[in-house]
Amino acid sequence: MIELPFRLSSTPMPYPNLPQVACLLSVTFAAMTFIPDAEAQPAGFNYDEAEVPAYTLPDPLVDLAGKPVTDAAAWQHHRRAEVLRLFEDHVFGRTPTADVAVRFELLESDDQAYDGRATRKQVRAHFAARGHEVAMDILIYLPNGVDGHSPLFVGLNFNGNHTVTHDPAVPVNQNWIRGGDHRSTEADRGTSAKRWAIEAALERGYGMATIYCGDLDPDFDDGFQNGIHPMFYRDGQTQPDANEWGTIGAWAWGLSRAMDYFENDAAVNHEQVALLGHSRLGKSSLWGGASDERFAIVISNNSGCGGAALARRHFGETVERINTSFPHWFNDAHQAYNENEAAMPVDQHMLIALMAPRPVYIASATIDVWADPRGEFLSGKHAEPVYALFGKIGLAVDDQPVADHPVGDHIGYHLRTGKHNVTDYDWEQYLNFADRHFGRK
Ligand code: GTR
Repeated sequence: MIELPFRLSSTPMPYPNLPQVACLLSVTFAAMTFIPDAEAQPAGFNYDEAEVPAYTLPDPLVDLAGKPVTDAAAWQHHRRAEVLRLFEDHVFGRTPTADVAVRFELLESDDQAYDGRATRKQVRAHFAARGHEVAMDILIYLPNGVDGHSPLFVGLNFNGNHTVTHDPAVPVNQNWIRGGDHRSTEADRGTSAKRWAIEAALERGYGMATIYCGDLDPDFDDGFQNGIHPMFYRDGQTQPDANEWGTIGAWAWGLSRAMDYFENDAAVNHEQVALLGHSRLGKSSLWGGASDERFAIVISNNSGCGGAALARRHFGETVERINTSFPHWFNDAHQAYNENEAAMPVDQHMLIALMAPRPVYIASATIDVWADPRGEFLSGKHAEPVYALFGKIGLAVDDQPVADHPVGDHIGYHLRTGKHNVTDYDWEQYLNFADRHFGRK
């Protein structure tokens, strides 16, 4: 058992009132044909490229004092912290300071998983603070028969670790789940297995790890009485302050604790951990990768609004809609930008830029118009100047590629034919991208 008691803190960083740092970034539009899909296209929102308003993006390379940021050191030691703080204060919320005891317990390990091709480990992270205890279970498969320690993909899942695999050794999660009577049963085993290319990853020498997001914070708006938030309340505090974290912040915090574990497991190459997430969990992988630079690659699968998609485009899901449907995902301060995106001191290209110089991958799907595929591509495009400071090439193309043509150097991108989902095709691109950046090919 590994014990890691440590103090988690966030240091307040003052910054001046926002100066006018916006610059006009020109965008070119390629005509795209979308196949109508009622489910993917709630009525009353804009799906017409011609109706995208003219917009001005904040420039990642002009600091809050109005000074240009002209080299990698200035980005890394000064501007990056400003941008991170802007996302904390205006979007995802600050992680409060608290003394949280963290203890990892190896629940079980078996080197005969997947017919002897993998070693399965189930590790429970115990968190305790201020009379609250929360447990987070990390399910890990590592390939057998490889020398040394394995690179790893890690991501949160929507419905419990038992849903990502048919492996009967993974217990049915007992926590609240979305849908039905909010309890999972044996019948749910493997129901998300198609979204997790565990065997393909193992085959290529990668481990795979996953955590149920609801272990950290159940995905409903309860005023933050459950999950990890109460561990962080000051005396008398009963919910996060307006600039403090919501659910996505809590999920990202959990991913960082998983990384603490990986750093202490010799079978994992903790310098080659790729963080991946789909949809709301793709927003969380971006925020997790922005706030924790130990993740070597960050992957956003169909993350859309609040994830990779530019908010100012007003295409598909809007800030107001997401703040209304899911008020608990972001901080309360984010509500100020409902139908008011232009006032945001950031847009999502700056979230992508926070990954620099690490490789980042953005994936869209043709029918997933709610997530604004073009807006997802453009946030990668407008993050390129930050990568350029490090001498890194981003997407390496000017225009959004046609469907099923992956592009990109340090910013990977593809538009998959099909729906809002994670498919074997997506995984194949992520494995190729990781191979390339981890020097495996
Ligand atoms: C939708 C939401 C999206 C996306 C998606 C998901 O309802 O509007 O932003 O996060 O849920 O996570 O599946």
